[in-house]
Amino acid sequence: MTDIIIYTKDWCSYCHGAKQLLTKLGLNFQEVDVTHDQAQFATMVKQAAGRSTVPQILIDGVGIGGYTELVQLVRNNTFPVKPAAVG
Ligand SMILES: N[C@@H](CCC(=O)N[C@@H](CS)C(=O)NCC(=O)O)C(=O)O
Repeated sequence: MTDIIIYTKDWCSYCHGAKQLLTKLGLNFQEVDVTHDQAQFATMVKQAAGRSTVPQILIDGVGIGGYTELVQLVRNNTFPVKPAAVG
């Protein structure tokens, strides 16, 4: 099974957009809200190769970027996960 994690902040419109798109694709994901959590935010930055904007999306621990990158991958039909593979 594939693990999708999305780091978010509660006021972030890109985060809402990314979650909406993942849901529309039928993909389950774990949301980690870092709005008030500096420790989790630091973990996010580390896992996302230094990127500090939200959202950050990780697939099996590998950062794919944020909303813009997600949209691009979906448009190109190169998003690496199909709904059936996500647990
Ligand atoms: N291109 C990025 C833009 C993300 C972005 O600008 N996110 C804002 C919040 S909606 C952010 O993190 N700003 C920097 C900050 O708050 O420190 C994406 O598509 O994910």
